[in-house]
This record gives sequence, structure tokens and C-alpha cells, in this order.
Amino acid sequence: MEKSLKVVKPKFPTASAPLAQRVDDVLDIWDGTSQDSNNDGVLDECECFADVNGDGAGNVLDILMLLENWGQTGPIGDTTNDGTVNVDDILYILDNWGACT
Ligand SMILES: [Ca+2]
Ligand SMILES: [Ca+2]
Ligand SMILES: [Ca+2]
Repeated sequence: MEKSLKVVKPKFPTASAPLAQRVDDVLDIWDGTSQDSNNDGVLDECECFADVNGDGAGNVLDILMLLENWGQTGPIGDTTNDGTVNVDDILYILDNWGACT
């Protein structure tokens, strides 16, 4: 399976990011350079949506946690941020399998 090309940027916590970086992020969202699909102020390319349990990787543990929340509205397990935990979220984890970058 060929992996899609991903923009690799360093991950950073919003609260401790320098003000200039946070302003840059807001501008990126505003001008359409970047998306913030879950609206938490952290750019999508800086997040790891496949990592449901927060251990730094997308793997079978995340799928198990997703299954515990099957059919719910999220946010736990809703890796696609569409308000439903379903097969699309499992496919997202499979597409983004492995350590978060
Ligand atoms: Ca975000
Ligand atoms: Ca994980
Ligand atoms: Ca979803």
C-alpha cells in the first residue's frame, strides 16, 4: 500500500508554543494554507488524529479504543472529525499507521 505524501512539521502543544508561532497558525487557517478541522487552535498537520489513546502512535490499541466508542459522536475515536465513530475512522488509523511524526 502506497502512503500518501504528508507535510511533516514539528508537533507542539498550543499553550506553550511561542506567540509568534500561534499567530502564524491563525494566519495559516485564515488564508487557507492550513486547516484546523477540530477547531482547537492546533493545525491539522501538527496533530495526530490516528492516535486515539494519546501514546504517540496509531496502532491496534487505538482501534480497540475506537471500537469501545463505536457509533458515538466522539470526540474519542472520531479520527475524521465528522461527528461519528464508524468504519471511516478505522480506515483513517490504517492509513496513518505507526508513530506520529
Ligand atoms: Ca486542530
Ligand atoms: Ca495510540
Ligand atoms: Ca468519524
